[in-house]
Amino acid sequence: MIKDLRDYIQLLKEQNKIDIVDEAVELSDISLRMREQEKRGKTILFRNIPGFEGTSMINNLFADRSFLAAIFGCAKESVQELLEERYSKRIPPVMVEEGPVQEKVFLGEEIDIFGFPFIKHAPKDGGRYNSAGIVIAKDPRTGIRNCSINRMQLKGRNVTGFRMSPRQDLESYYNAAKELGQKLELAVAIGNHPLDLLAAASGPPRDVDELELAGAFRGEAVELVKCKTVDLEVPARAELVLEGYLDPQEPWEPEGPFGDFMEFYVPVMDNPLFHITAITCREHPILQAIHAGSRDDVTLLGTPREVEIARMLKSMNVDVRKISLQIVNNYLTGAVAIRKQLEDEPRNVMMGAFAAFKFLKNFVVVDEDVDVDNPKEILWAMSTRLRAEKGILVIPNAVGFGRDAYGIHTAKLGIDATAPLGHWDEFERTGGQNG
Ligand SMILES: Cc1cc2nc3c(=O)[nH]c(=O)nc-3n(C[C@H](O)[C@H](O)[C@H](O)COP(=O)(O)O)c2cc1C
Ligand SMILES: [Mn+2]
Repeated sequence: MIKDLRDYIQLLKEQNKIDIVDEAVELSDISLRMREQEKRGKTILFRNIPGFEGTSMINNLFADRSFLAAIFGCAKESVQELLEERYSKRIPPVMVEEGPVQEKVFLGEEIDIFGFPFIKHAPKDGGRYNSAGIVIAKDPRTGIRNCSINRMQLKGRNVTGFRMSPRQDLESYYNAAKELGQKLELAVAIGNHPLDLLAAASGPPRDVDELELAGAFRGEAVELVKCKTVDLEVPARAELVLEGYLDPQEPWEPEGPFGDFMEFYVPVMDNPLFHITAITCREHPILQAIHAGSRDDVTLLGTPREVEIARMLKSMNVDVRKISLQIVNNYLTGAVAIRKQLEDEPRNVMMGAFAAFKFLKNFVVVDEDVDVDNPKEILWAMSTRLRAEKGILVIPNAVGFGRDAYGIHTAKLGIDATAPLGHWDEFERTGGQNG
């Protein structure tokens, strides 16, 4: 098993899945180059960014599921099942004395986040952003650790805006710290083992430490080192760490706009500030950026949520064949292929999926002969098997994606596009043109 981002880069080289750029690319041109690269479906590493000598920038770590398959050495069709198997086998991290992530330490006046090649992601963004950090925090009530990915807008040498969506675990930590009159310490690891990112993007129950989940995905314990200025631990083999805190007593300040995963610009809104108390890094760190709404983004967030939905449905004895939250690049619409056992089962399947992933908005249930990754196949199933008078479920007023002034995400739509039970012969496919 690979141990860090550098091992992953080596693996991608061996499999011809990465382009390494040694010619000079200006910081302001990187986002555009990344978008071109996303169309090619390969990772890209920029090693020569004028003004940021010695630091690299990587993008498109997960161009599709085959990149995860490369890590596990399995077929891409097997990734979902493999992660499902590993999900419950959590492995606690272990402490080590030292790690490459602390080869260099910047404190006090030496801290300058602008000195690192964080990019502007979309033309109308309010500034440069960190988009790919694993944010580590401890619950002020229980000490349980949480990992998430949160965008951070560079604002000053040692301060960033910090987007903490409502209804996520970190917000509950922040509110608890506020009640206790405490600051909330954070450590933000950048340039991570790809499976640590996958764990941070997962949504296990709140009492689960996502670093134990990272251990489960890796099949071995994550090594951690103690931070220099906060009471937290970070992956020893990450590339760079921002240590600091949110102060819940402090007023929020405007952050944004930012081109978000739905391909809209999130308008300027008030958000907390992240104060940086130390930057530690490797001698020549590799930063990472993720374009919101890219294949990279949907593979990273969609994959663990598919696994969580599969676990839920299997606990209901549904014969699940495959789940996809990667039909479009925003994981709000998904589909599952099942072997139906009861005529009305698809309704329970929809409810199970909506319960397992609260952002899920539209969910289509199809038979096992439909490819759930292919939007044409899903529309084919709706054209040929949906009985709208009984196959549509609308659940109003449920919790959905939080940023929603117009009520677009507060209702769930379930669609049963399965053939009538017991009439399989009449619905057998000819092997036509849709796939
Ligand atoms: C690239 C990327 C960027 C993200 N940006 C944010 C963000 O700015 N704010 C946020 O609250 N969640 C963001 N998320 C989603 C959370 O990281 C994700 O839902 C995570 O599982 C939340 O952690 P929790 O389950 O421990 O609450 C982002 C996810 C990805 C993959
Ligand atoms: Mn969590």
